[in-house]
Amino acid sequence: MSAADLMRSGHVDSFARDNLPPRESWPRLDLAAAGLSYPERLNVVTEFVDRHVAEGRGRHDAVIGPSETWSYQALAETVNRIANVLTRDLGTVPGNRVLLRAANTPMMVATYFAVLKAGGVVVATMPMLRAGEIAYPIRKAKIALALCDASLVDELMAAQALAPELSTIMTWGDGALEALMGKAGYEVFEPADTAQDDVCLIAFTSGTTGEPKGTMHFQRDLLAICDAYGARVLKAAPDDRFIGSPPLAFTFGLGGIVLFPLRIGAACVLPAKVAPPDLAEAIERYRATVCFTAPTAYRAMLGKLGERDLSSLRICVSAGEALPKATFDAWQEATGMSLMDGIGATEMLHIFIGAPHETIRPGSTGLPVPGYEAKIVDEDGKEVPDGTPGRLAVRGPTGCRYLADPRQAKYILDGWNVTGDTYLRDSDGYFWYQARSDDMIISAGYNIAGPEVEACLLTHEAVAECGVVGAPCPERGQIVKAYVLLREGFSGDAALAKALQDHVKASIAPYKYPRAIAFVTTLPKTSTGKLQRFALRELARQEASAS
Ligand code: 3UK
Repeated sequence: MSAADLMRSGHVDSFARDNLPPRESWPRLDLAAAGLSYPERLNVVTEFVDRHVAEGRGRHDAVIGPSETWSYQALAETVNRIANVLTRDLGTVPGNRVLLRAANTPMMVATYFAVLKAGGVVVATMPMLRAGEIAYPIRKAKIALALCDASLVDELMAAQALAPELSTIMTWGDGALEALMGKAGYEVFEPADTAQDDVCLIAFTSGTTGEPKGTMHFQRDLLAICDAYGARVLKAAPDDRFIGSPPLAFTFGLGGIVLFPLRIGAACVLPAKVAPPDLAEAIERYRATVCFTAPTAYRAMLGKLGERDLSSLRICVSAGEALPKATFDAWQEATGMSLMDGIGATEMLHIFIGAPHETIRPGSTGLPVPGYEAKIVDEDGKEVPDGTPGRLAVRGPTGCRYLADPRQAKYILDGWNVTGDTYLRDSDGYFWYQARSDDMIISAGYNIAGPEVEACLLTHEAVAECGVVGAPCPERGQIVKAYVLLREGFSGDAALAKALQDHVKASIAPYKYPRAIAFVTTLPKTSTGKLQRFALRELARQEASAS
């Protein structure tokens, strides 16, 4: 296929389109096969915001923050005012990338939609990123303008010194953006006439190894995740109130906290703090009904159930990392609710395997989201029989398109997205997570999935969190080594190490037991909250060479 297959772009600045991967290295994207169709000209803000006002839902809550609640009408007007500032005062034209830096706040949501409405391309950054980490996307995506919460501007200014591409920083919270937003006539804004396949979002991966990759997503992709996963698996309703912890710069948070609710006219709750104890408190305070967070946060909230009333919750989605069956069971026992596991990826925009409540199988990630297909392949890309672990390959309406990155060729195999995860499919079609493919431990010829050992350790009362990796060993190649963070009241001594080893041997195949156990007080995490197994592997390597 040639560039002519792309629809007529609404972009004036063609950077994003010019830097899409060559068409032959795209995944297959088949909307018709997924049962989805969108108009050729599409600006998604019409769907997420303005349509609700036009259809009479303008007074319904859209965004609920710590000190303000915006109806759809109020959100629409705020978005219009910012979009006017972008185009009339800051010179933004369709296709320009705009960097956003803020915590999950109502203004973050409004600036996000304002950039989209003006036809811009959003590059959102995590609040905790430091100057060097912010400079990278600025340079890679050639970003000239940033909108930033004034309380987070220092690090952005330090990034600007490293990335001279960034010429303008506009802040809010200090009155700068607000002063421009107040201008007469700014309350209405005509959406930019973008094509459904114009890029509107470049999401950078957290870069567990190597440099972060910019994943490019189209206008229509933002709707596709809502109309596939949202409508067919999640099945929330307009009176739901969504809440969660992932930052909006992480597409897990973008979809789960903002896009899914706004697609159906529901409300999103954005509390000031979302660490697990605060999240539990906010769920109670706002009577939130749908929660998106990581397995670790559900485990941490389990400890708060005595103090907090979480009975408003009716849908709890877990993603980002494997959900151990022990966590599923403990949550169900304590709340009566089934956690909905789902695997997503920045490259795929959101969740592509999961199961609706009725068909959940504890311990399994679930079934391909209707509209997506998934299979397990071997090293050569050949499908393996059910029950055999192999590489997960998926395709559907969304997929991987890296911004100018040779690693595109590694992620795509014959039009399928290869996520880097080892999975197996059972004879009923359910997908069972084994490990990140590069996290498989090979010890004395056995293939051992670190997460399986972690899941087992987590069923022991002493274990709060853990990470299991391969440590170099002259005899066995690698041995299984567990880094364990204990619950309060337990002490990490030889007797407990032995008890944990025995626990594993008694629960799963004994050759998987951790021959080495180290008790730690923290575990290394990425900015999206994932365990950094490569950092533990490096630690294990150092410890092995020191001993
Ligand atoms: C891992 C899981 C087992 C897996 C994400 C939901 O996590 C997201 O995106 P990332 O790009 O990471 C992708 C990788 O994370 N993973 C995610 N979910 C699960 N492993 N079980 C799971 N349920 O290795 C995957 O390849 O940071 C998750 C929605 C949007 C996202 N971007």
